[in-house]
Amino acid sequence: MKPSELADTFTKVVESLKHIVIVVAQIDPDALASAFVLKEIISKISAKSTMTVVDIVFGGHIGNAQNRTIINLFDLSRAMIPSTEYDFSKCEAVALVDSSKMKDGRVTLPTNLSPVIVIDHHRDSDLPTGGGQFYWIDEVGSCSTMLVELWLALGFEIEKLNEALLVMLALGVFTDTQALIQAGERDFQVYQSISKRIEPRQLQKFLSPALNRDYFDQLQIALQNRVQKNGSLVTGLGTIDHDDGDNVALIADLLIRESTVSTVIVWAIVDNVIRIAARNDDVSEPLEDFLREKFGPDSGAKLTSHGLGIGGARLELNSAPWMTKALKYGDSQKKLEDFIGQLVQDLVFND
Ligand SMILES: [Mn+2]
Repeated sequence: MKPSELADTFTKVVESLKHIVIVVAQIDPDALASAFVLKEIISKISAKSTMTVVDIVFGGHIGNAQNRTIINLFDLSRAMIPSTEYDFSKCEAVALVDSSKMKDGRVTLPTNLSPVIVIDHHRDSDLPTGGGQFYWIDEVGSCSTMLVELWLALGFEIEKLNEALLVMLALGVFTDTQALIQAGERDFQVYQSISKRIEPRQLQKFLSPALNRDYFDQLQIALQNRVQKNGSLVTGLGTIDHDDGDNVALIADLLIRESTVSTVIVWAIVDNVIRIAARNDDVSEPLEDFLREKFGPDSGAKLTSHGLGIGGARLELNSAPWMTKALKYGDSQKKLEDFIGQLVQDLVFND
């Protein structure tokens, strides 16, 4: 789309809205930046007419130390609602950023709500096309790139983005393009225009965030418990605290880097739920399909622009049909964990 076309279509869609919810299927720096810049854009446009209410909801988990650092430092948590706690009936429209799938295991959207705004750089959309909407799916390195392009197309200046948004956008482009290695012309242009307006040291604390002691203890357990068959690696952390929940994803991020591993499944029991983090760098097997087949509908994944599948699943311990069987073993937590470890291995290793 040409900038003028982008601006016109977008403005038309926004002007008619009273209450929209921006849905982030899975939090990462790119998705966070995109959601908060989109909110800013909608608020700026609607201020002239309707004063649209804009909510941001998210699916999945915060994910890792980097996401948590961004959320804490910029105090974003009050402005983001977990999708499971959000009352979708009060809004009339949905916007999707950094994802273009309606059927995503991590966020269940009411069927009567179809997205009116979709901005994404992934190629796995399942959206129907229709009139009166703003669907923009483009092959660039990051969704943040597109949000900055939209910002400029609407006639706003880069200087008008506040510092938090600038830092978030820079991180969005930087992380989604693998430190700019996968960046295209448009990503570079956007990165340059925003990064010269922020302190380089500002980015540093996000790029190598502090890791807590529990992370290393759990990493040790993960390394001890790992079982590998061909390229698939499965490991479990046992039962961990709610506050350590993100370590499941963090450890999966590390293990996928091993050269003989192409799929990683890390599980842990967190708050009576089996939380599963999955990573896959073998593009021939879509991670989403794999997770759905193995762990059911409460799974989801996305493919990053550099070919890494990132996803997860959750299995409620209380409602699982096999739980009665598990409980026979489960007079001790250790036995339950052993059972789950075996179950996850069976699911992953057997067809
Ligand atoms: Mn992205």
